[in-house]
Amino acid sequence: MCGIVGIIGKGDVADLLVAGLRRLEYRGYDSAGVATLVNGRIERRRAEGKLVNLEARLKEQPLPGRIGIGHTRWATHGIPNETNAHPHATDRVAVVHNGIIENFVELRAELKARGCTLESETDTEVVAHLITLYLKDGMKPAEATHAALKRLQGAFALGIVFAGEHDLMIGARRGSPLAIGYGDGEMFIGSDALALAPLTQRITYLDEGDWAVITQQGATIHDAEGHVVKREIRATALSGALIGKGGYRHFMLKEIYEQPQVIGDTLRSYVNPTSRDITLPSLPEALVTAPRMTLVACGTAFYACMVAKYWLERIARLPVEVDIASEFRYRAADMPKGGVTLVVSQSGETADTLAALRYARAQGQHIIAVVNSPESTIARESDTVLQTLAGPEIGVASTKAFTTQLTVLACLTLAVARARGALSAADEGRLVSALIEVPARAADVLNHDGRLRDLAQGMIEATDVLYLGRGTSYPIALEGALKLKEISYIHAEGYAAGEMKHGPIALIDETVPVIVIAPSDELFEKTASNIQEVVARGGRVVFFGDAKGIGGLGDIDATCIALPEVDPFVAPILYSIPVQLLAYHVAVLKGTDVDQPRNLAKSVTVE
Ligand code: HGA
Repeated sequence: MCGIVGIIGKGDVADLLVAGLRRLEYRGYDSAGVATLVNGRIERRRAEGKLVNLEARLKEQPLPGRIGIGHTRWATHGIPNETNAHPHATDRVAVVHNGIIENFVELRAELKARGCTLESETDTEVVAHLITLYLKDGMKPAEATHAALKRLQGAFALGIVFAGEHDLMIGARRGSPLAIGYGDGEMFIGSDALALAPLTQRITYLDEGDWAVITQQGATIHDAEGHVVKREIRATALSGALIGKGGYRHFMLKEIYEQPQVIGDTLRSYVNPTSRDITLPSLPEALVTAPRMTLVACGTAFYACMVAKYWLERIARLPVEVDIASEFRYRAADMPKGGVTLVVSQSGETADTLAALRYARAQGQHIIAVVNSPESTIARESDTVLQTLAGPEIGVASTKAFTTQLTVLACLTLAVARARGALSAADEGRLVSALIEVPARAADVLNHDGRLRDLAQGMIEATDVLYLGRGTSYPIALEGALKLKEISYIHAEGYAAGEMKHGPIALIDETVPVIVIAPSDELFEKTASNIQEVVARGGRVVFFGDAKGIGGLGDIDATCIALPEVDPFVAPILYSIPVQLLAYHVAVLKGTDVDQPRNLAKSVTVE
């Protein structure tokens, strides 16, 4: 969330800043802004809403300047208007910020008492004023910044420029990520290496607490205490090419359709095609002996962990605890000696997940990360990295990242089961074969797109939708409800089908569509009974199952989508696809902004 970029360039930088922000817009689109130095003075252009609004503003009022910073905002403090848009500035300092300054109320009071006038409602603005006060006290920019950083509580990545200083930019990091890019007589900062990929491949990731004094010739990095430290310069593998929609109307639809391909790519990196063995890059010894595994994530990735809990407990006979990162990190749970913690995050930058990882590490756990970004902070801080080969996911609502996370977790389950002696060779062979079939079956599922679009038509008037499932279909019900909420803004709830009679059944009438996810598995009959309970109360059932299950339902009033018959092990991967498509079509019919839904952002780098 919130993307920041900064450049000390050879020519005017405003266009390059905007190009960098374009690549960071997945982090937030409440407002955008840039600041440069024009004849030594700080000049800003800012605009509410998406980056196109800032581009239009810059067209009307171009901004020269060879040094500058830019920001795309996901608001935490203060409504998304132009006054609250970054950069925030005084006449001496301009600042862009990703994170939350938690003691901003005290700092604002102190600054006001010292005569400062704050124009925005943000937490960020205090940073600009604090540095300015220290400058007025006679400190040099680096010293003033260090003094200000020490006063801040909370999380931040900051980019700072100073009036009159054409060859000085300061970047700082605590909690939120920040990369420094090295050019040829030019220097850059960015929230991630992707933003800088067209400008440079040479990147340093700041460590926790670091701050860097950057000039055209390079960067001097300091740790939190102010000591000069060396940080590795790495070559990033990220490409500078912009990703297009490839003829699809939305990125989300393109990404849904990419699933057969990217699930296949991910499988190929973990399954040996000849021996059909699962080969993880390194299976930590700890997993063989671990008394328990803890799975932690947020949002859709959390639902992937929920599916994995069912798999690991049943197939690998490994006790699993699963939790939401924002809860787990503050629970102060004792973790068993020799335990393993697995975190899942598409971006690898999710703030709560990263904090949970650090907590688990402090408890002596072996850390495994499932990430889509191998250069992310979570990947860098983990002992074992299992990458999803989803490729860049641009649509804010996660689709292919989720199914590739499930794919990796399925491979991990089989590897752990084998290593713990919990799986016979015959069963392993059967489950690996089922996994290998998934890309082809996923392509079959996509053939239902037209049917799902018709179904969506009947849902656009709904104000509430229920999703039900049992076993591994329960997390898919939760994911289906989340997808619908995220992009169509219809209230939806996912429920364990057996739990429905303990509450949500009261909601059921003919206006509430009930989506039931029920592949033919050992729980099918139980879910079928729950369907009868819904129908008996006049509910409108939409059934996602296979031909056998549809036959088993008998003569009931339900709309049925017949998905391929597959081994129940892989059903959650395949049944994710129709719930994605259904949410997509409802959103398109409702005319919402499918790829950039309101209030959301792709990479959640604040608490
Ligand atoms: N707190 C700042 C920055 C928000 C942010 O980093 N979001 O991800 C603001 O509200 O502007």
